[in-house]
Amino acid sequence: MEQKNNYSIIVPTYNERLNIALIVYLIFKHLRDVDFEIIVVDDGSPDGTQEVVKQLQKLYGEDRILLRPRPKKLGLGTAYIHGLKHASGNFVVIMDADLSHHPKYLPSFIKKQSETGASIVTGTRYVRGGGVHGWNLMRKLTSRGANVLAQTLLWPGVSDLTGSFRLYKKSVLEDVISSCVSKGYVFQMEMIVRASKKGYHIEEVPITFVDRVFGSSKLGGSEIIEYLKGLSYLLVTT
Ligand SMILES: Nc1nc2c(ncn2[C@@H]2O[C@H](COP(=O)(O)OP(=O)(O)O)[C@@H](O)[C@H]2O)c(=O)[nH]1
Ligand SMILES: *[C@@H]1O[C@H](CO)[C@@H](O)[C@H](O)[C@H]1NC(C)=O
Ligand SMILES: [Mg+2]
Repeated sequence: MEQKNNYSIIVPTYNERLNIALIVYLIFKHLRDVDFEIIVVDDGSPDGTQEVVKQLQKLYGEDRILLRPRPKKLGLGTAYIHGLKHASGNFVVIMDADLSHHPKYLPSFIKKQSETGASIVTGTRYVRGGGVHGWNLMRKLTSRGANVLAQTLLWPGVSDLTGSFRLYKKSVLEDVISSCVSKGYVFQMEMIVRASKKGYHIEEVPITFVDRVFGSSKLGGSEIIEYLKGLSYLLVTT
């Protein structure tokens, strides 16, 4: 008998005490009739995120909410790799904990995958029905500009390169992630560009990205410089 599809949802957290319960609640609310587990990869958040996750485990069960912590903040790319090692589903979803990636979109990712047989379904802000909410004009222009630049140079056939709300066949994620080296925003771009160059079937679904309400962003600093460095690197290596 063919295996029924099931899903491991990897949620990396750093200081997400105020968001994690809500995101878990919303995932359960929107994914009825689907077999899934949520894997929280918390990097020793000082705000007590893990205590909240343990409470959630009591409520939903340790088989549904897996806490796979690491001792300290080691970055997002390796957090996904760590979570992936513990994933038992044949599909993996990667999403942020801060509600910028709303769980209400999960059914559309699953539906798109099953209709098309795609290896990757990626959420996009840059098609009809998608967008961003809560960003000022400067941030919108920067993000849009970065995306257009990368589109032009890399030609990946995907409209949103830096978004990180995605569904992968587990084997495909394992393959693509092992060939990626960059960090931060560039990591998401590298993942999708490499996947595209490897010839994987990628589909998109529109999402609206909402800026976080609780807590603060962990990515910052010289993002634009890092982005341009990453872009040049991808240009010469893919
Ligand atoms: N485990 C882990 N999670 C992280 C780390 N950095 C950020 N995160 C989480 O990754 C997600 C995206 O980070 P965020 O700060 O919201 O980035 P932004 O949305 O691009 O500003 C959130 O769920 C964070 O809690 C890290 O070093 N380790
Ligand atoms: C998915 O199904 C496999 C095979 O039945 C099982 O071993 C695994 O625990 C399931 N994982 C999830 C997340 O449902
Ligand atoms: Mg965020």
